[in-house]
Amino acid sequence: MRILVLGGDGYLGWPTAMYLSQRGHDVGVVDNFSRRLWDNELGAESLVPILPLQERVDLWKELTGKHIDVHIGDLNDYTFLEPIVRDFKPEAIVHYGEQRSAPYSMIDRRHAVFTQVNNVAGTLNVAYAIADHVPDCHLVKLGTMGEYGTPNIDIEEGFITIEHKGRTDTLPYPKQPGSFYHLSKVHDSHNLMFCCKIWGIRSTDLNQGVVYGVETDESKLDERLRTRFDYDGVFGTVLNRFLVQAVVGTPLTVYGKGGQTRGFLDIRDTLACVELAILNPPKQGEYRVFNQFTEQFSVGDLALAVQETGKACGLEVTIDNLANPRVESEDHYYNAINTCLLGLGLQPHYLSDTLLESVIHIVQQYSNRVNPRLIQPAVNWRETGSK
Ligand code: NAD
Ligand code: USQ
Repeated sequence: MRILVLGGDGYLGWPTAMYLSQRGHDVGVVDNFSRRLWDNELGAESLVPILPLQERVDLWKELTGKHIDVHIGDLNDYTFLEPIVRDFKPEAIVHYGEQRSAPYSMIDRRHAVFTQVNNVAGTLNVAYAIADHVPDCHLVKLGTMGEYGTPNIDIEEGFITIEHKGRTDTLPYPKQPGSFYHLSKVHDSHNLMFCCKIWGIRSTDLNQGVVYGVETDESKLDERLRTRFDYDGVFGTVLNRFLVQAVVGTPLTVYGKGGQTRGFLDIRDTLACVELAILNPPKQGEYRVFNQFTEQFSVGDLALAVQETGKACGLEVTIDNLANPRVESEDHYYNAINTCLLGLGLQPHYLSDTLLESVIHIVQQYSNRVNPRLIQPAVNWRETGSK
């Protein structure tokens, strides 16, 4: 299939582009390198050194003989996006190209506004380009489990059937997101559901949990193909951060009581889920939602797992319960349904000591690149950042 990967220079976009290319799809990537710019803004850097995108693509061709198209530009610029969609004629578009950090969106008013404009307007442009030029194209849009928040009932996959005053309807599942970033994903979902209804295009929201890990089958071909790996207090996600903290010997930064429970998945499963969604498209006009995670853990449990594996690797790992910089429940019910992707054949890589050990070994390889200044959380939800 002809597949465009938006955000193809990012943590998930680059491995996805390689994965789909390796499976014989004709792949094009789009990115404006804003992620690299936000690193500069924060004085941060990926732990794993990353080559410029064009060099990665050349190396991929040299090693596999497979070509990946590269388009550099902003999804918010319709004069850039429209001709790409018109000329490449994708049968599927995988949309990763957004500002994806909750803390970044909570820095101050400017970052909140930027996040919502970048994400919501960019996605709307993608929907218009599809409707105008490739109405059969399937949009596979990365959403987030964080759209739902932590309700005191089971989390269904996108929709819930409600009985109210004797009548019944199936409605979008209530959304209680926990940051301006997570809210941008909710706004995207509403827009896409509406676009499917009015234009008859088709879209899958992959409401993904927190991703961990770095190595994929494709990056094993050559270390220079490895994707970025963030550990800083703004873009680093929790398990990846804990693994870096364990290696450099700083206490694991559990926010608050650590009872926050989320869905998690291995980076290799992200790639498999995306391909499963592409190969099993919805009907024209259908908007559907898959919950994309394989296991649920509390942050405190993850810290204990890292401590345990660290011990087996000869690391002394301590745990700190920091005052929580976020506003979120630290002790709550959490049970999310994730049967759609399993039903399509997903074979999960569950979290194991072996996986944790293998990431620890990769982190150890680059441990001289860790900047201790970046480890502590730097953004407080309770402050507007304007003072
Ligand atoms: P990332 O920041 O590493 O990659 C996103 C890429 O999109 C970057 O390369 C960035 O330069 C590009 N981009 C952003 N705005 C753009 C624009 N306007 N025009 C063109 N390119 C743009 O993020 P990631 O971790 O790879 O996440 C990818 C997607 O998956 C995001 O939408 C995120 O919300 C979602 N997601 C990620 C995780 C996770 O744990 N990493 C979990 C759930 C959902
Ligand atoms: N946390 C800690 N210590 C840390 C970092 C985080 O206790 O050092 C806690 C947070 O308070 C939160 C949980 O761990 O309760 C998850 O935080 P995170 O930074 O790993 O993940 P989050 O902010 O939710 O965002 C990440 C991705 C985002 C994606 C989301 C999926 O950056 O793009 O949408 O995971 S989900 O969590 O399901 O919404």
